[in-house]
Amino acid sequence: MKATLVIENISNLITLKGKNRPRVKEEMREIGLIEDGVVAVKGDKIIYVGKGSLPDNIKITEETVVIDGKGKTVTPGLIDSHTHLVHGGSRENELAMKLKGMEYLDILNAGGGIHSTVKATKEASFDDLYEKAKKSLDIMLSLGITTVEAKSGYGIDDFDTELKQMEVAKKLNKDQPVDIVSTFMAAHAIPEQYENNPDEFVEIIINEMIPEVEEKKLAKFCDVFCEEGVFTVEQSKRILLAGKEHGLLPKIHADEIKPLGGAELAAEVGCVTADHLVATSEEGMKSMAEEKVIANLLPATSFNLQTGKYAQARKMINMGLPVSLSTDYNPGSCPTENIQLVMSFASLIMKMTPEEVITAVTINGASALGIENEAGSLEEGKKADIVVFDAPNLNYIIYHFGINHAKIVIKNGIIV
Ligand code: IZC
Ligand code: ZN
Repeated sequence: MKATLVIENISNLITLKGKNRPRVKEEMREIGLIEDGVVAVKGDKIIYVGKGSLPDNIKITEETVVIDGKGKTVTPGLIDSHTHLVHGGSRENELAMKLKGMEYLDILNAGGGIHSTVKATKEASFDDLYEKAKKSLDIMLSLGITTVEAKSGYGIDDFDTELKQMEVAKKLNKDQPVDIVSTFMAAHAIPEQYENNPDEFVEIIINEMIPEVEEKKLAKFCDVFCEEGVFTVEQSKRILLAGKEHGLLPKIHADEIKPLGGAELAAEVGCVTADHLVATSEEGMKSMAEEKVIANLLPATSFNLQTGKYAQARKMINMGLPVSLSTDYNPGSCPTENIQLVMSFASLIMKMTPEEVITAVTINGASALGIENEAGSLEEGKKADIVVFDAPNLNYIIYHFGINHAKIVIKNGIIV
């Protein structure tokens, strides 16, 4: 067999080889490290992962791209399983309010926050949204992200804007290298006109929007912002169950700011992930562990909200919750695409080990998007999504924080 691309002499090859399912407890520290590793690719698939030299049946020809991995750390492509990628405008105007002590929910309830991005996203053309999101995807790719989740949620009751966001994600998925997994999230804020009757908006999401999203095949997941003053546990439940009936897998923004019981609900309705979990109770964690709901943690958001409160990652891992990590890239609570910074925060602030961190942004991130059979580890038959870090080992990537260590990013077998 002729290889199209080979990375040889890899000082630290992190394969994450193992079961194609979210890893828990000590499994999160078993990263399948190979020193002096080699990876061979044919087309868009991995055909060999091992130690030393290639076996005789895999040939390097004149056409093979050969990369020297000496002094480098090689990992699967990183997976960012929670972003609000497609949106109009930005919210740097909130910085001054934040510095004066105004909190995220205060800004939202005063008609700013998500509502100001809804306005900007409505006003933006398809092309504006496309170009802006494309720019972010280029940054993400340069940082080693090869798959990203993208939520709607800046149209809310304006369904055309919701559809526009998802259509932009769909076109970008076709046009550029990063794989995009789409999530429908009209349940992101209560629109002004439904302030006194939010259940009416819930009915519209359930009866009008969800069936059309299914019919147009515009999303794989359905998500809800379950939070004080946003959607209640009861409303969230109805929306997520309706989504499920229409083939949309449930995800939830749970206990980001107030401990409403979103984690318990995630376990009850069988969410694939519950995200944020900063204020989650021990009961909530226990029920998530029992139902194997993935805890998708977003420490850069905690950092940016300036509350000093972070999800209890250590406790969650010890309790057996599978943990993934994401940027939460959005214009309000987390305006950064930098997943490597998230990885450093997860370790430096939430005390996750570097091994747990890399597991959280590869195989567990893939599981958070239901793509664990195709991506998330370096194994024969999987997609050739690979990052070559200019770093001698994994610890170095986490420790030397705030910069981009990715030197070469390979997506579907091609250097991008
Ligand atoms: O635009 O503020 N938390 N949704 C829930 C967000 C943050 C995004 C935003
Ligand atoms: Zn979010």
